[in-house]
Amino acid sequence: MFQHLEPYAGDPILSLNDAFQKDPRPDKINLSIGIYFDDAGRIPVLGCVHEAESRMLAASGAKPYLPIDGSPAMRKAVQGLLFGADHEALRSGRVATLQTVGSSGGLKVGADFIKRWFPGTQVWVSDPTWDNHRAMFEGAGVQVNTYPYYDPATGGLRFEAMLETLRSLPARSVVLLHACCHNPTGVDLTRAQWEQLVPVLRERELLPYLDLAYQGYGDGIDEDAFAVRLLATSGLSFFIANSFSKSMSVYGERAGALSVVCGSAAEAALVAGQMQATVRRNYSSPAIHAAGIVSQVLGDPGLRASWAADVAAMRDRILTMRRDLHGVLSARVPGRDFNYFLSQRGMFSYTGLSAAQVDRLRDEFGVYLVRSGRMCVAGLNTGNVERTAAAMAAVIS
Ligand code: KET
Repeated sequence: MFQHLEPYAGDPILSLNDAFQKDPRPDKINLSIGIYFDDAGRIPVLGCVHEAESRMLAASGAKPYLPIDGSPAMRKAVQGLLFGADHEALRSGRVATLQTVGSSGGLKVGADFIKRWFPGTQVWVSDPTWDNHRAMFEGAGVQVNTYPYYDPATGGLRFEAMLETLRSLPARSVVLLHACCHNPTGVDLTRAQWEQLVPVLRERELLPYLDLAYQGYGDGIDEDAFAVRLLATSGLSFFIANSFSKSMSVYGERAGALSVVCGSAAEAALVAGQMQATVRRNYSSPAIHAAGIVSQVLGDPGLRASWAADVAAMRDRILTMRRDLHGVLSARVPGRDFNYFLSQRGMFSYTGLSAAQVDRLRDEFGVYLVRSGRMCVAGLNTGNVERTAAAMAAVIS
Protein backbone atom coordinates (compact mmCIF):
# COMPACT_ATOMS: atom_id res chain seq x y z
CA MET A 1 0.00 0.00 0.00
CA PHE A 2 2.72 2.47 0.87
CA GLN A 3 5.63 1.31 -1.24
CA HIS A 4 5.21 4.15 -3.68
CA LEU A 5 5.98 6.75 -1.01
CA GLU A 6 9.09 8.85 -1.37
CA PRO A 7 11.30 8.86 1.74
CA TYR A 8 11.08 12.12 3.71
CA ALA A 9 14.37 13.95 3.40
CA GLY A 10 13.81 15.49 6.82
CA ASP A 11 13.56 19.14 7.81
CA PRO A 12 16.85 21.05 7.51
CA ILE A 13 16.50 22.50 11.03
CA LEU A 14 14.66 19.84 13.04
CA SER A 15 16.68 16.91 11.65
CA LEU A 16 19.87 18.68 12.59
CA ASN A 17 18.59 19.18 16.12
CA ASP A 18 17.82 15.45 16.29
CA ALA A 19 21.33 14.62 15.04
CA PHE A 20 22.75 16.89 17.74
CA GLN A 21 20.82 15.08 20.48
CA LYS A 22 22.25 11.74 19.27
CA ASP A 23 25.85 13.00 19.03
CA PRO A 24 27.75 11.29 21.91
CA ARG A 25 30.52 13.94 22.13
CA PRO A 26 30.23 15.63 25.56
CA ASP A 27 31.56 19.01 24.33
CA LYS A 28 29.17 19.34 21.36
CA ILE A 29 27.64 22.80 20.78
CA ASN A 30 24.11 23.35 19.45
CA LEU A 31 23.85 26.50 17.34
CA SER A 32 21.30 25.02 14.94
CA ILE A 33 17.68 25.37 16.06
CA GLY A 34 16.18 28.73 17.02
CA ILE A 35 15.96 28.10 20.73
CA TYR A 36 17.26 30.40 23.45
CA PHE A 37 19.58 28.63 25.91
CA ASP A 38 20.81 30.31 29.09
CA ASP A 39 24.46 30.66 30.03
CA ALA A 40 24.40 27.15 31.51
CA GLY A 41 23.11 25.78 28.19
CA ARG A 42 19.60 25.11 29.47
CA ILE A 43 16.21 26.17 28.11
CA PRO A 44 15.08 28.61 30.81
CA VAL A 45 11.79 28.27 32.68
CA LEU A 46 10.75 31.89 33.15
CA GLY A 47 9.58 32.78 36.66
CA CYS A 48 6.42 34.42 35.29
CA VAL A 49 5.49 31.26 33.37
CA HIS A 50 6.16 29.08 36.40
CA GLU A 51 3.98 31.33 38.55
CA ALA A 52 1.19 31.39 35.95
CA GLU A 53 1.26 27.59 35.86
CA SER A 54 1.18 27.36 39.66
CA ARG A 55 -1.91 29.53 39.72
CA MET A 56 -3.53 27.43 37.02
CA LEU A 57 -2.75 24.25 38.93
CA ALA A 58 -4.14 25.72 42.16
CA ALA A 59 -7.35 26.71 40.38
CA SER A 60 -7.39 23.20 38.87
CA GLY A 61 -10.29 23.94 36.57
CA ALA A 62 -12.04 21.76 34.04
CA LYS A 63 -10.49 21.55 30.58
CA PRO A 64 -13.26 22.04 28.04
CA TYR A 65 -12.54 22.61 24.37
CA LEU A 66 -11.65 26.21 23.73
CA PRO A 67 -13.70 28.06 21.11
CA ILE A 68 -12.43 27.56 17.55
CA ASP A 69 -10.62 30.90 17.67
CA GLY A 70 -9.17 30.25 21.12
CA SER A 71 -9.40 31.88 24.50
CA PRO A 72 -11.03 35.36 24.50
CA ALA A 73 -8.65 36.47 27.30
CA MET A 74 -5.61 35.42 25.31
CA ARG A 75 -6.88 37.00 22.10
CA LYS A 76 -7.40 40.31 23.87
CA ALA A 77 -4.00 40.15 25.54
CA VAL A 78 -2.31 39.40 22.21
CA GLN A 79 -4.00 42.37 20.58
CA GLY A 80 -2.76 44.71 23.31
CA LEU A 81 0.74 43.30 23.04
CA LEU A 82 0.90 43.70 19.27
CA PHE A 83 -0.80 47.03 18.72
CA GLY A 84 -0.59 48.76 22.10
CA ALA A 85 -3.70 48.69 24.27
CA ASP A 86 -5.58 51.65 22.78
CA HIS A 87 -4.61 51.59 19.15
CA GLU A 88 -7.27 53.00 16.85
CA ALA A 89 -7.44 49.68 14.94
CA LEU A 90 -8.47 47.92 18.16
CA ARG A 91 -10.89 50.63 19.23
CA SER A 92 -12.66 50.46 15.89
CA GLY A 93 -12.83 46.66 16.08
CA ARG A 94 -11.11 46.10 12.75
CA VAL A 95 -8.62 43.46 13.94
CA ALA A 96 -9.62 39.78 13.86
CA THR A 97 -7.35 37.75 16.18
CA LEU A 98 -7.37 34.03 16.78
CA GLN A 99 -5.22 31.95 19.10
CA THR A 100 -3.42 29.32 17.02
CA VAL A 101 -1.26 26.21 17.49
CA GLY A 102 2.04 28.06 17.65
CA SER A 103 2.62 30.78 15.11
CA SER A 104 3.20 27.93 12.66
CA GLY A 105 -0.48 27.05 13.06
CA GLY A 106 -1.33 30.69 12.40
CA LEU A 107 0.86 30.88 9.31
CA LYS A 108 -0.73 27.76 7.87
CA VAL A 109 -4.30 28.81 8.65
CA GLY A 110 -3.56 32.16 7.00
CA ALA A 111 -2.10 30.39 3.97
CA ASP A 112 -5.19 28.17 3.63
CA PHE A 113 -7.39 31.27 3.95
CA ILE A 114 -5.42 33.03 1.19
CA LYS A 115 -5.74 30.01 -1.09
CA ARG A 116 -9.51 29.96 -0.55
CA TRP A 117 -10.32 33.69 -0.69
CA PHE A 118 -7.55 35.03 -2.93
CA PRO A 119 -7.33 32.24 -5.50
CA GLY A 120 -4.51 32.73 -7.97
CA THR A 121 -2.66 35.08 -5.62
CA GLN A 122 1.01 34.26 -5.14
CA VAL A 123 3.28 34.92 -2.20
CA TRP A 124 6.69 36.60 -2.20
CA VAL A 125 9.16 35.74 0.57
CA SER A 126 12.57 37.23 1.31
CA ASP A 127 15.65 35.61 -0.24
CA PRO A 128 16.48 33.83 2.02
CA THR A 129 13.75 33.11 4.55
CA TRP A 130 12.81 30.49 7.16
CA ASP A 131 12.54 27.27 5.08
CA ASN A 132 9.13 26.44 6.49
CA HIS A 133 7.56 29.59 5.04
CA ARG A 134 7.93 28.16 1.56
CA ALA A 135 6.86 24.68 2.70
CA MET A 136 3.71 25.94 4.40
CA PHE A 137 2.51 28.15 1.56
CA GLU A 138 3.32 25.55 -1.08
CA GLY A 139 1.58 22.97 1.11
CA ALA A 140 -1.51 25.20 1.02
CA GLY A 141 -1.30 25.28 -2.79
CA VAL A 142 0.00 28.87 -3.05
CA GLN A 143 2.90 29.56 -5.41
CA VAL A 144 5.95 30.99 -3.63
CA ASN A 145 8.42 33.46 -5.18
CA THR A 146 11.24 35.50 -3.66
CA TYR A 147 12.18 39.17 -3.45
CA PRO A 148 15.82 40.26 -3.01
CA TYR A 149 16.78 40.73 0.62
CA TYR A 150 20.18 39.69 1.94
CA ASP A 151 23.37 41.02 0.40
CA PRO A 152 26.21 38.51 0.91
CA ALA A 153 28.74 41.13 -0.17
CA THR A 154 27.92 43.49 2.71
CA GLY A 155 26.11 41.25 5.19
CA GLY A 156 23.29 43.83 4.97
CA LEU A 157 20.02 44.50 3.15
CA ARG A 158 19.37 44.92 -0.60
CA PHE A 159 16.66 47.44 0.14
CA GLU A 160 16.46 49.18 -3.25
CA ALA A 161 16.32 45.85 -5.10
CA MET A 162 13.65 44.67 -2.68
CA LEU A 163 11.50 47.77 -3.33
CA GLU A 164 11.98 47.47 -7.07
CA THR A 165 10.68 43.89 -7.06
CA LEU A 166 7.73 44.77 -4.83
CA ARG A 167 6.84 47.65 -7.19
CA SER A 168 6.52 45.15 -10.03
CA LEU A 169 4.09 42.74 -8.33
CA PRO A 170 0.45 42.33 -9.31
CA ALA A 171 -2.13 43.83 -6.93
CA ARG A 172 -3.12 41.59 -3.99
CA SER A 173 0.16 39.71 -4.06
CA VAL A 174 1.09 38.51 -0.58
CA VAL A 175 4.42 39.84 0.74
CA LEU A 176 5.82 37.91 3.68
CA LEU A 177 7.90 40.15 5.96
CA HIS A 178 9.77 39.38 9.18
CA ALA A 179 8.61 42.03 11.65
CA CYS A 180 11.94 41.87 13.55
CA CYS A 181 14.99 39.62 14.00
CA HIS A 182 14.97 38.20 10.48
CA ASN A 183 15.42 34.43 10.26
CA PRO A 184 17.95 33.30 9.04
CA THR A 185 20.03 36.45 8.45
CA GLY A 186 19.53 38.71 11.49
CA VAL A 187 19.25 41.62 9.01
CA ASP A 188 16.24 43.89 9.62
CA LEU A 189 14.76 46.92 7.93
CA THR A 190 15.45 50.17 9.77
CA ARG A 191 12.48 52.25 10.89
CA ALA A 192 13.11 54.65 8.02
CA GLN A 193 13.06 51.72 5.58
CA TRP A 194 9.76 50.41 6.97
CA GLU A 195 8.38 53.93 6.44
CA GLN A 196 9.60 53.87 2.85
CA LEU A 197 8.06 50.45 2.32
CA VAL A 198 4.52 51.45 3.38
CA PRO A 199 3.69 53.64 0.32
CA VAL A 200 4.91 50.87 -2.01
CA LEU A 201 2.66 48.33 -0.28
CA ARG A 202 -0.23 50.76 -0.48
CA GLU A 203 0.25 51.94 -4.08
CA ARG A 204 0.68 48.41 -5.41
CA GLU A 205 -2.25 47.19 -3.26
CA LEU A 206 -0.11 44.43 -1.82
CA LEU A 207 -1.15 42.22 1.09
CA PRO A 208 1.60 42.15 3.74
CA TYR A 209 1.92 39.06 5.93
CA LEU A 210 4.09 39.76 8.97
CA ASP A 211 5.80 37.00 10.94
CA LEU A 212 6.74 38.08 14.47
CA ALA A 213 8.43 35.07 16.10
CA TYR A 214 11.13 36.88 18.09
CA GLN A 215 9.37 39.78 19.77
CA GLY A 216 11.65 41.28 22.42
CA TYR A 217 14.87 39.77 21.05
CA GLY A 218 15.63 42.77 18.85
CA ASP A 219 15.33 46.12 20.60
CA GLY A 220 12.51 45.48 23.11
CA ILE A 221 8.98 44.15 23.36
CA ASP A 222 7.24 47.34 22.19
CA GLU A 223 10.11 48.40 19.91
CA ASP A 224 9.93 45.11 18.02
CA ALA A 225 6.24 45.71 17.32
CA PHE A 226 7.14 48.88 15.42
CA ALA A 227 6.35 47.45 11.97
CA VAL A 228 3.03 46.01 13.16
CA ARG A 229 1.93 49.35 14.57
CA LEU A 230 3.21 51.32 11.60
CA LEU A 231 1.26 49.20 9.11
CA ALA A 232 -1.87 49.34 11.29
CA THR A 233 -1.63 53.12 11.63
CA SER A 234 -1.07 53.47 7.87
CA GLY A 235 -4.47 51.93 7.22
CA LEU A 236 -3.13 48.89 5.36
CA SER A 237 -4.88 45.54 5.55
CA PHE A 238 -2.46 42.79 6.59
CA PHE A 239 -1.83 39.53 8.40
CA ILE A 240 0.37 39.06 11.43
CA ALA A 241 1.33 35.68 12.89
CA ASN A 242 3.03 35.98 16.28
CA SER A 243 4.70 33.45 18.54
CA PHE A 244 5.40 33.08 22.25
CA SER A 245 7.67 30.05 21.79
CA LYS A 246 10.86 32.09 22.09
CA SER A 247 9.71 35.18 23.98
CA MET A 248 8.19 33.16 26.85
CA SER A 249 10.42 30.10 26.35
CA VAL A 250 7.35 27.87 25.93
CA TYR A 251 8.28 26.07 22.69
CA GLY A 252 6.32 22.87 23.26
CA GLU A 253 3.19 24.61 24.49
CA ARG A 254 2.47 25.84 20.94
CA ALA A 255 1.43 29.34 21.96
CA GLY A 256 0.80 31.68 19.05
CA ALA A 257 -1.81 33.77 17.30
CA LEU A 258 -2.91 35.08 13.93
CA SER A 259 -4.33 38.58 13.54
CA VAL A 260 -5.78 40.18 10.45
CA VAL A 261 -6.02 43.94 10.34
CA CYS A 262 -8.97 44.91 8.14
CA GLY A 263 -10.47 48.09 6.71
CA SER A 264 -13.54 47.99 8.96
CA ALA A 265 -15.21 46.09 11.80
CA ALA A 266 -17.61 44.54 9.29
CA GLU A 267 -14.70 43.15 7.26
CA ALA A 268 -13.03 41.88 10.43
CA ALA A 269 -16.19 39.95 11.33
CA LEU A 270 -16.18 38.29 7.90
CA VAL A 271 -12.49 37.41 8.21
CA ALA A 272 -12.95 36.07 11.76
CA GLY A 273 -15.78 33.83 10.57
CA GLN A 274 -13.87 32.37 7.63
CA MET A 275 -10.76 31.93 9.77
CA GLN A 276 -12.87 29.87 12.16
CA ALA A 277 -14.05 27.71 9.27
CA THR A 278 -10.41 27.20 8.26
CA VAL A 279 -9.32 26.25 11.79
CA ARG A 280 -12.23 23.88 12.31
CA ARG A 281 -11.21 21.83 9.31
CA ASN A 282 -7.53 21.88 10.31
CA TYR A 283 -7.23 21.23 14.04
CA SER A 284 -10.64 22.29 15.41
CA SER A 285 -9.44 24.48 18.27
CA PRO A 286 -6.16 25.44 19.98
CA ALA A 287 -4.59 24.43 23.31
CA ILE A 288 -6.03 25.55 26.65
CA HIS A 289 -2.76 25.43 28.61
CA ALA A 290 -1.00 27.79 26.20
CA ALA A 291 -3.92 30.22 26.49
CA GLY A 292 -3.70 30.17 30.29
CA ILE A 293 0.01 30.93 30.35
CA VAL A 294 -0.12 33.79 27.87
CA SER A 295 -3.24 35.46 29.24
CA GLN A 296 -1.98 35.28 32.84
CA VAL A 297 1.50 36.56 32.08
CA LEU A 298 0.26 39.41 29.89
CA GLY A 299 -2.77 40.17 32.06
CA ASP A 300 -1.15 40.39 35.51
CA PRO A 301 0.97 43.55 35.94
CA GLY A 302 3.47 41.80 38.23
CA LEU A 303 3.97 38.80 35.95
CA ARG A 304 4.17 41.05 32.94
CA ALA A 305 6.93 43.16 34.49
CA SER A 306 8.82 40.02 35.43
CA TRP A 307 8.44 38.76 31.84
CA ALA A 308 9.74 42.05 30.41
CA ALA A 309 12.80 41.82 32.67
CA ASP A 310 13.47 38.23 31.58
CA VAL A 311 13.16 39.14 27.90
CA ALA A 312 15.58 42.04 28.42
CA ALA A 313 18.06 39.71 30.11
CA MET A 314 17.85 37.18 27.25
CA ARG A 315 18.34 39.94 24.69
CA ASP A 316 21.32 41.37 26.58
CA ARG A 317 22.97 37.98 26.96
CA ILE A 318 22.76 37.41 23.21
CA LEU A 319 24.35 40.82 22.61
CA THR A 320 27.20 39.92 24.96
CA MET A 321 27.75 36.66 23.06
CA ARG A 322 27.77 38.57 19.77
CA ARG A 323 30.49 40.85 21.13
CA ASP A 324 32.53 37.96 22.56
CA LEU A 325 32.36 35.96 19.35
CA HIS A 326 33.27 39.03 17.32
CA GLY A 327 36.21 39.77 19.61
CA VAL A 328 37.73 36.29 19.53
CA LEU A 329 37.20 35.82 15.79
CA SER A 330 38.63 39.23 14.90
CA ALA A 331 41.74 38.40 16.90
CA ARG A 332 42.13 34.92 15.39
CA VAL A 333 41.35 35.76 11.77
CA PRO A 334 42.84 39.23 11.22
CA GLY A 335 41.85 41.01 8.04
CA ARG A 336 38.39 39.47 7.86
CA ASP A 337 35.34 41.56 8.71
CA PHE A 338 33.11 40.05 11.40
CA ASN A 339 31.13 43.22 12.09
CA TYR A 340 27.96 41.52 10.90
CA PHE A 341 27.84 39.72 14.25
CA LEU A 342 27.41 43.13 15.88
CA SER A 343 24.96 44.68 13.42
CA GLN A 344 22.66 41.67 12.97
CA ARG A 345 19.83 41.33 15.49
CA GLY A 346 17.97 38.58 17.29
CA MET A 347 18.83 34.91 17.67
CA PHE A 348 20.49 34.43 14.30
CA SER A 349 23.49 35.47 12.30
CA TYR A 350 24.31 34.47 8.78
CA THR A 351 27.97 33.52 8.96
CA GLY A 352 28.68 33.24 5.25
CA LEU A 353 30.21 29.80 5.91
CA SER A 354 29.74 27.35 3.05
CA ALA A 355 27.88 24.05 3.52
CA ALA A 356 31.27 22.28 3.36
CA GLN A 357 32.63 24.49 6.16
CA VAL A 358 29.49 23.88 8.23
CA ASP A 359 29.96 20.14 7.73
CA ARG A 360 33.55 20.40 8.94
CA LEU A 361 32.45 22.36 12.00
CA ARG A 362 30.02 19.60 12.88
CA ASP A 363 32.17 16.59 12.01
CA GLU A 364 35.52 17.77 13.36
CA PHE A 365 34.51 20.10 16.19
CA GLY A 366 30.97 19.09 17.22
CA VAL A 367 29.66 22.60 16.46
CA TYR A 368 26.22 22.46 14.85
CA LEU A 369 25.02 25.23 12.50
CA VAL A 370 22.30 25.02 9.84
CA ARG A 371 23.89 24.17 6.47
CA SER A 372 22.89 27.55 5.03
CA GLY A 373 25.51 29.01 7.40
CA ARG A 374 22.89 30.25 9.88
CA MET A 375 24.12 30.35 13.45
CA CYS A 376 21.82 30.51 16.47
CA VAL A 377 23.82 32.98 18.55
CA ALA A 378 21.46 32.23 21.47
CA GLY A 379 23.16 28.83 21.81
CA LEU A 380 26.49 30.44 22.71
CA ASN A 381 27.54 30.83 26.34
CA THR A 382 30.62 31.82 28.32
CA GLY A 383 31.70 28.16 28.35
CA ASN A 384 31.55 27.54 24.59
CA VAL A 385 32.03 30.84 22.78
CA GLU A 386 35.83 30.61 22.63
CA ARG A 387 35.73 27.03 21.35
CA THR A 388 33.14 28.01 18.75
CA ALA A 389 35.30 30.91 17.58
CA ALA A 390 38.40 28.71 17.46
CA ALA A 391 36.54 26.07 15.42
CA MET A 392 35.21 28.71 13.04
CA ALA A 393 38.66 30.21 12.64
CA ALA A 394 40.01 26.73 11.81
CA VAL A 395 37.50 26.07 9.03
CA ILE A 396 37.76 29.59 7.60
CA SER A 397 41.52 29.68 7.27
N1 KET B 1 8.39 31.97 12.22
C1 KET B 1 9.72 32.05 12.21
C2 KET B 1 10.39 33.13 11.45
C3 KET B 1 10.46 31.10 12.92
O1 KET B 1 11.79 31.21 12.91
C4 KET B 1 9.81 30.06 13.63
C5 KET B 1 10.59 29.02 14.30
C6 KET B 1 8.42 30.05 13.62
C7 KET B 1 7.73 31.01 12.91
C8 KET B 1 7.63 29.00 14.34
O2 KET B 1 7.29 29.38 15.63
P1 KET B 1 6.23 28.55 16.50
O3 KET B 1 5.36 29.63 17.10
O4 KET B 1 6.99 27.81 17.52
O5 KET B 1 5.43 27.66 15.60
N2 KET B 1 11.81 28.81 14.02
C9 KET B 1 12.77 27.90 14.63
C10 KET B 1 12.27 26.54 14.93
C11 KET B 1 11.67 25.82 13.75
O6 KET B 1 12.27 25.75 12.68
O7 KET B 1 10.54 25.31 13.93
C12 KET B 1 14.05 27.88 13.79
O8 KET B 1 14.10 28.53 12.73
O9 KET B 1 15.02 27.22 14.19
